[in-house]
Amino acid sequence: MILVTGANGQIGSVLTKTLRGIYGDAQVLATDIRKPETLEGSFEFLDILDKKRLYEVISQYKVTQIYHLAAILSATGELRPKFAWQINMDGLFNVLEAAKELNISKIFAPSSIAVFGNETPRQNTPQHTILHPTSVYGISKAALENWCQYYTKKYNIDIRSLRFPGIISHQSDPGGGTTDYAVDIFHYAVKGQDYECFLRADTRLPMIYMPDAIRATMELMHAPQENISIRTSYNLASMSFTPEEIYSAIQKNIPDFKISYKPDFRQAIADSWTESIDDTFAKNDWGWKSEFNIEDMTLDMIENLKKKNKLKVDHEELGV
Ligand code: AKB
Repeated sequence: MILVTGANGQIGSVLTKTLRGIYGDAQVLATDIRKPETLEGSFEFLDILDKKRLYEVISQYKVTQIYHLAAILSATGELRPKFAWQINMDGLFNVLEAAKELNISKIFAPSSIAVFGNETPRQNTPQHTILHPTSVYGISKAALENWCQYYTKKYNIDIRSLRFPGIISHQSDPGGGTTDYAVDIFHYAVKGQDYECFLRADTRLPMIYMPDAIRATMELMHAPQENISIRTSYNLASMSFTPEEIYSAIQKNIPDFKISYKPDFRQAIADSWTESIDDTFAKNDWGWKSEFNIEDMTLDMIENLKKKNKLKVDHEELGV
């Protein structure tokens, strides 16, 4: 049985569906502190800080693998530093200790481009580089990477990780991240509303479209053990763009769309991250290759959000 923590989140909801498609509904248990909108497969309420409950669920469902996605993102982390540290670190420790004590053989625990900081090379950021993150979230992810490597080497648990760029998706919304603007902007554009961006027009950040992020996760998790040379977390690259560039890409399809800029505290977080990523290790070790560029992603996002909005309106008209 595979356990997913944070299964209701941006990545969790899409990944849970993918895992169920691969392994079957009966083999994937979704857990979260919030109930999913549509309850399709097995679900248990689980606060990742509740170690006793985590152990109970693992034993009850005979869990052998964990996809540990429950975490607080960068912007919320700056507003609630202690809380973010507690969820991101104690939550991770509960999972790692459970793996050690209850014979979990494999774990996926994502990291982020937030591990980079002002001293990190900004272009084509190498795999092995200076990690002096400035955000609480970034500090917690840098610690996660080292703890994952430690538990892999010391306790022989097969733990794998990716440094996710900002993830863009139509199926699920992010929450509390610095790269969330790149999802919000599509929702406004498709609804015919103007968008006020909380980052400067020229803030270039690494991003990835959800189908690529999910495929990267599955390719990493299915790669032979002997190919995995990075036990902290793999650099992962797809596309990089600025708010102005994504605005232009959307405007080509929705000509009336307007953007304005009002940078807030999230600008400092974004400025401390890097602009583009060197993912040679992911390419060489498990054959990573991204598929979506900014144009493909923009078309797909707009098409899917339009369908979603139409379905919502149809349901409202039918009163369902
Ligand atoms: C965030 O913005 O906090 C996340 C991330 C880059 O990890 N999307």
